[in-house]
Amino acid sequence: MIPVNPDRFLADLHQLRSFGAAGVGKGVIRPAYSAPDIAARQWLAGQYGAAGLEVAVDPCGSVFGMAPGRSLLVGSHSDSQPEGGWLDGALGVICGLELARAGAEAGVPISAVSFQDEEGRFGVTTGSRVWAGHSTLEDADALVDSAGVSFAEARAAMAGMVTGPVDPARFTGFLECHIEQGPWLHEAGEAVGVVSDIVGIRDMRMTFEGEQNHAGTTPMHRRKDALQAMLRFQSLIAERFRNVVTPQTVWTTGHVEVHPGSHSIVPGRCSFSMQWRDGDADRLGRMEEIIRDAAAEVAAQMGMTLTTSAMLGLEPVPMDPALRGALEGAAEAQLPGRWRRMQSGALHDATSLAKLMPVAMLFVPSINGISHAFAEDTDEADLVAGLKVLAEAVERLAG
Ligand code: HGY
Ligand code: MN
Ligand code: MN
Repeated sequence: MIPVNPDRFLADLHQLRSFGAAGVGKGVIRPAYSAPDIAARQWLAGQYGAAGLEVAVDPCGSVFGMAPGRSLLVGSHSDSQPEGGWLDGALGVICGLELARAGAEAGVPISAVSFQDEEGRFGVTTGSRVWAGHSTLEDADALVDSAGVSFAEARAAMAGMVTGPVDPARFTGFLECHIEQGPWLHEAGEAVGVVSDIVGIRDMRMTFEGEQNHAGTTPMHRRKDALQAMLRFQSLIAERFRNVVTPQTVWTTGHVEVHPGSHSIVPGRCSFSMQWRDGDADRLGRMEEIIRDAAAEVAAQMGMTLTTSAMLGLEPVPMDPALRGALEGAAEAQLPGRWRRMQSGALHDATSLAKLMPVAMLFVPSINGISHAFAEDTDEADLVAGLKVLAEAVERLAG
């Protein structure tokens, strides 16, 4: 077995948590290119160097610790949501660090990575999407966050760390350990999940423009209230999705901007995020049609203009059978009866990399299924169990 060191692994996880610690539970605030994110990446690069790995930082700010020659890549992302948990992404990054370090000690070449902006401050898994060639750096540079900051402006804060492009041909495959971010393993009392496939995603911004007016003197039947247009749109798509979606399909409006946002003004503009996910690419397409048709109908009915941003997306991806088999064999050997094969409803960097190389993922339970929130947590025994299954799977693949 690759001699992973659970105490060192846990100590590094808590050290990473200290970068952007929110002071609420174990929560973190470490969005891409924020000072805590950059400091965490500098610390990680130092850890990779101390482990004897070749350190590289690509133009997006993804940090690699590379073994000599070709090797398996193990990692995830260390940026967080605007309000994030201490384990989302961080678990996989520290698993990668610990495995690369223990691998070097055991003569098993393993490389490690922390991708940048997986949490999509600017897009959808931006750093790994650019690295895997789903998007050019130029296209990514034009993306803006909800405050209007461009990807180009934000990544300039890491320019001093960038060593240059990292060649994906150096890696034979990618393994990512991640918290489930859902309730199923925790509720079943199971220890790990081996991912079968990752759902696909579509994401865009939509804006209704009506007429800003006085909240007291504008009769209800004469308003062009952009917020009311958005609400009517939401109920229309929920109704029309009924015959299209399954219980696993999800759709979310997580960010809404109502302009000008005053108690006494009928909103003239409502801009909002529209994101949907499913394991079937055709269903994602049918949902897109419903979304676009419903928005156009509401705009016409209510005398509004409608604008939509470019749509970002990634297709559903199956995990590589050989890598997944190694994870399943290790899980059965170490945790018989306490693991399951399961779909990932969350998106991960593994989705981006599936275009380039074999990928597979391992889940550990999320307490009460909570994630993308300060309350996100996992029992440390489960974290260590996941590390050990990953280590045995790597060894099986190296064998
Ligand atoms: O949204 C996701 O699925 C990922 O956690 N960024
Ligand atoms: Mn994640
Ligand atoms: Mn996340």
